[in-house]
Amino acid sequence: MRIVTTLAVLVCAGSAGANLLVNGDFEQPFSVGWETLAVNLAGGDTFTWSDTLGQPTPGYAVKVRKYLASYASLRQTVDVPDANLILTFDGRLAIGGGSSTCWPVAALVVRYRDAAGKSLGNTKIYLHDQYCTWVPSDTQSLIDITRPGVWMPLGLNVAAELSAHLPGITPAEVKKLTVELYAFDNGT
Ligand SMILES: [Ca+2]
Repeated sequence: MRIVTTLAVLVCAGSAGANLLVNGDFEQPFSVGWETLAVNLAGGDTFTWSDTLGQPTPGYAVKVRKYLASYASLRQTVDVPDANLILTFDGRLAIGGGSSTCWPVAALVVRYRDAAGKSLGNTKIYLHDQYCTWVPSDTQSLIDITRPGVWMPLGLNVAAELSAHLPGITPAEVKKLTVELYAFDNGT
């Protein structure tokens, strides 16, 4: 049960068009702008910064990998002026193995937060495993990526996403956004 999540270029643009993320293109080592977090109940984690990950654009990208439980995360939280945000990135999601007691998920998670940083809900752009028990709710939206192991352009219109899939979140309360590369495994 292993997971690989990779990401090349990540842009979170507000209505003014400026990129709100620091080092979203990963042309500097991910220690610039990004935080790593791993919980290893079993197995290990790797965070890789490389220009040879097969990314569609020249330059550097990152790879987050977790083997067995529980997760490895590369994340950044930024202040946002409002929910009129467009998130675009190249991503490649891959998982391996999977059983009812040990299932992996690779995801790009967007967490919506209020001004104090409290989580209001999230959107998970993810590669589904057949055993995965995640379910959508009025504060959690799941977007299933059905092409494993392939680099592809991905994106999220935050205002449209909140309106269409997250009725439990008041858009005006969203003042911070966490963007997270998330490699998860529920079991050992
Ligand atoms: Ca790059």
